[in-house]
Amino acid sequence: MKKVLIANRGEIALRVQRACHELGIKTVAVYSSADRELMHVQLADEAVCIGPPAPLESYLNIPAVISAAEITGADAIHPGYGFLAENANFVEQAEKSGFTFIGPTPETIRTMGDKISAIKAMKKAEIPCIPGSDGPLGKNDQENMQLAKKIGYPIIIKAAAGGGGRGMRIVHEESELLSAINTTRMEAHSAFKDPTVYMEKFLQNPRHIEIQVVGDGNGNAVYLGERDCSLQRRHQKILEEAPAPGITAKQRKAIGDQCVLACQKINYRGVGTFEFLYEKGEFYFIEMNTRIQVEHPITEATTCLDIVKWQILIAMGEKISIKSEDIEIKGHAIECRINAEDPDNFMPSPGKINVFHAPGGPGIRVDSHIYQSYVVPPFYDSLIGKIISYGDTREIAIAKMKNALREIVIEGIKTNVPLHQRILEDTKFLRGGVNIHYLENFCKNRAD
Ligand code: MV4
Repeated sequence: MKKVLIANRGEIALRVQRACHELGIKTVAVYSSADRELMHVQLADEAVCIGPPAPLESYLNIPAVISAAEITGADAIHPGYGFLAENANFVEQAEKSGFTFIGPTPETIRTMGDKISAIKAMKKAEIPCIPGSDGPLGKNDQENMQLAKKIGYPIIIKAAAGGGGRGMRIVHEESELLSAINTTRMEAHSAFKDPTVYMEKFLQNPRHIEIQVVGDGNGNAVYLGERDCSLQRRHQKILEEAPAPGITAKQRKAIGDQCVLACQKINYRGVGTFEFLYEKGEFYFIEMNTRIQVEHPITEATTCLDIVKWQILIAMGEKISIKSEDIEIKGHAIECRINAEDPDNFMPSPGKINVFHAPGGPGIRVDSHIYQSYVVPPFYDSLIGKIISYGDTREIAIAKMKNALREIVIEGIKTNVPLHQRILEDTKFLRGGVNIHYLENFCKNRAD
């Protein structure tokens, strides 16, 4: 592998480019006409404009991305996260055109993209799942009512093609059930062109804990510990930490080993994340992500591994020769996602960064593509960077993060830095182990 096309933008494109260059691999940046000034575009060995600002016409435009790989003679394509990263059709077309896709097989991506088939595969591999319909809901109202009664209210109706919080509806009592099923079906049909829905028991106060894995597609896999991603608002993660507060080494090994067995069972190739809800000491599988994730750096900190380099090496055919037991999980890492948004009302705040000063010091990592005088375009996600703090203990990681948030200077646009500063002073957060509803309540209660 001599040349990799990076089919993404922003901080993750820069992150992938750094890994490629460290490995002596040349890079091709593809960019929309709004992204000419991106840092990785300037630093790439080659750069190709693939279309106008609208994502559908550039970063999601499969023929444009594959043509750019062809004209530059790239060997492989790294999709980053979002955009085409979990698009099985894109992977098929890229592979048919002779490119190595840095990620799982299209079959794996397709299985995990359909939440029903993902759960089915995981149940078969003995991963704990939430009590539910074990498949799509049929048209028989009586049967659906009986099923919900048996599972016990509250239940949740989810779209098979949904995920990440899209296409779901909570049902508290029987009188709401049939209309909820119909509405979720119709929404799923229009949003995903797939009306298939399924039912699960609704867990009221879970935490969101995910397990990072890597497989080589040859039956070898390891887990790299867990991340606690419970601090989210409207399904957008804001702050993540590793390890998850209160999870014991014994619990970690038990669920980690189960994830590794599941990877072996499906012969998983690439990096991936098993998402679980965690409630009353039990893990329940909800989804599997088949991509590199935004929050991967906290796992890199606690394992001393480079997950993006692993992605590339595995795509090159390298075998995993170590066992999970060989990977030491050490210290504590926290990631604060820095968004270009108003900290009070969460409205996007694109525009010119007049002043930028990055934080630093031991145990601080900054993954960001921004620089002084960079203009944040209004067309894309508001994530402009991530601060990752790492120390021996959670308290030290928090203290380092507080320093970093005081040091960082971003002028010209609004950011959520003040929100992070308030979270890091909050008693409940400092105690550790808050659930998925914490941040929404924290934001709501601000006034009083
Ligand atoms: C759930 C749930 C409670 N019970 N499923 C939201 C995103 C998607 N990945 C699954 N989600 C949920 N599924 C059952 N059976 C609660 C959520 C949920 C959630 C999950 C993880 C992180 C944040 C969340 C916020 C609201 C709801």
